[in-house]
Amino acid sequence: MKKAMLAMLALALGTVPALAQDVTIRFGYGLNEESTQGEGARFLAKEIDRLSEGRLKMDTFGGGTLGPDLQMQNALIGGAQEMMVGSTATLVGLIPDFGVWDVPFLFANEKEADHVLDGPAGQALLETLDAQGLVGLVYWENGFRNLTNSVRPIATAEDLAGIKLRVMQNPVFLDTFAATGASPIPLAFSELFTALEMRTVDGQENPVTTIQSSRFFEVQKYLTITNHVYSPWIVLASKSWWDGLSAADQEVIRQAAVASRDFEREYSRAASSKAVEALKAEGMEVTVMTPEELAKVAAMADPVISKVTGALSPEVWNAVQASLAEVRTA
Ligand code: TF8
Repeated sequence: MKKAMLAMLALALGTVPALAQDVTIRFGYGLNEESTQGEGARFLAKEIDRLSEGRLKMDTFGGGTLGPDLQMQNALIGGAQEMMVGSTATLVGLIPDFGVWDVPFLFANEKEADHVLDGPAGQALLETLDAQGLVGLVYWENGFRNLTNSVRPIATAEDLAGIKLRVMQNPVFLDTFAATGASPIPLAFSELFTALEMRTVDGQENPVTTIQSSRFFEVQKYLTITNHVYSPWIVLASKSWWDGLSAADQEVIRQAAVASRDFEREYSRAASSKAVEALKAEGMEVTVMTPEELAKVAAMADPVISKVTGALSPEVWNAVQASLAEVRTA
């Protein structure tokens, strides 16, 4: 009785938050806090706070403290976690069409990636997540992937032979690198540093920004610039949680996500342009694979690429091709 009266009084005075207020969002990511993921996450948290005037609060958890990408994905689907950013590559088990972003040499530059990812092709793929219990908000940039290893400088396609290479947990990466003669080993990112350190694997491939922030230079001597595939990241929300939000809160998060996308890409590109020099300064030996050698790698991977693209939904592949044609003639 007393309690109820107090509550009514507080409500009348406006001192008690209304029902839809004070939402706390747990946002997880796999890289450490110094990474471009960390920068993007902090930006997103601030933007959500600003746009919601403090009504929505986002706590960020870096370094895989909420689990590796696959585990977080499942937590989102089950409603045990609200949001995350991670690789699109780990979504392939759920929605095979996401494998389109893992097709080697799909994009020639960032402009092509932005155009296709933010255009109808990329957006249509985001919408397919709804049926799987996820909401796909925006794509961030991980970047063009390059190769590191601790065995030898890799300058030619043949140099890949026998290198035990950690790849993402995804059949496209596995098959592509198997076709080049390397020995691909799928492993969660969270286990990668130790695997490199213990020499369970010889090498890995990731954008230079990620190689730098994850301090792979401490355990990898050789860096080869290959830019063999562009990896986007994807900002995801739990659908069961999202559906319980007001339309206004959903709109705030959508707007903040778009702002974070633009910020993170710009940040990533600035960081990327300085990363190779920084990695050299840390003692890495850098080799740039020539276009001729890259063409040989692409030729080795060609049967895999045909198999992968052939298995995609034709609408997805055609939409990507149409969008690419658009940006290439623009
Ligand atoms: C990889 C990816 C990672 C992402 C990240 C942890 O190699 O490039 O950067 O999975 O979200 O696993």
